[in-house]
Amino acid sequence: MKKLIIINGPNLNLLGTREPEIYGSLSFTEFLEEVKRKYPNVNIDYYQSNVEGELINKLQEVGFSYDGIILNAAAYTHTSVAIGDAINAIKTPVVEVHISNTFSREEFRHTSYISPNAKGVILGFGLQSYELAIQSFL
Ligand code: CA2
Repeated sequence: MKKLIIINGPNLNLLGTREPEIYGSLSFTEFLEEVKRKYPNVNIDYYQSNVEGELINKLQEVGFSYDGIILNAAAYTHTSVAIGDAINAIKTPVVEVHISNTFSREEFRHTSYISPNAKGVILGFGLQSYELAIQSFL
């Protein structure tokens, strides 16, 4: 069985509560239950943190044994050299995802410290971006 993990960065624990016009109205836990039901033959773990160092600890923890990491580093995407370095340092391939199309938003969201070290990037398809990332590993 393939072992994947979805790692979400800061504020993504608030999904479904605010800004539904950008991020949708489903909570991530509801979405995850649905996806797990749809892919019963894939082991899908989930981790969310608002703390940069904790995200790095998790990447290092799973980065040598999992088959794939699906990472939405949220705002750290645009700021964190350290998360970019962590992706470079691990063996498991990382697919970067975003719910919104970051290129149709503010200029500061157009840069990513994740993309250069990612296997691929999927963005702009709402929560479906995560499902497409899962499919990319299957
Ligand atoms: O589109 C994405 O997935 C983002 O990674 C989301 C980040 C944003 O900083 C990135 O530029 C693009 C923000 C996540 C904030 O999530 C919220 C969820 C509900 C309510 C408010 C914010």
